Amino acid sequence: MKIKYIAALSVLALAMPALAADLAVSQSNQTFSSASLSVHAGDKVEFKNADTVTHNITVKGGEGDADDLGLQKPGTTVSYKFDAKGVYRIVCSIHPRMKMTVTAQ
Ligand SMILES: [Cu+2]
Repeated sequence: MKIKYIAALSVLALAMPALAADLAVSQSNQTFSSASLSVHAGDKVEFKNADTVTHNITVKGGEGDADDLGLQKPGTTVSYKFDAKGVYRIVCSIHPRMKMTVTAQ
């Protein structure tokens, strides 16, 4: 019984890097690479700045609360964990045209 449990954990650990790669969004030409993304509650999404300018991602939740991820220089990556189920609006506070939504379910 215990051995089966450990085997299951190993499979889970092997599967994780592939999952993480799927949850990556890049910012290029002042545009998010996806307009919308569906994730599971608790998933972490990586946002890479592949642009030549600084961005500043802000995550807005359903109740008007916002998380400012701070200034993000070109070539850097920030990540955000979507803990609660819901629809989040992702914007860049420097470039108002940059928008996307993340749905956590
Ligand atoms: Cu920006």
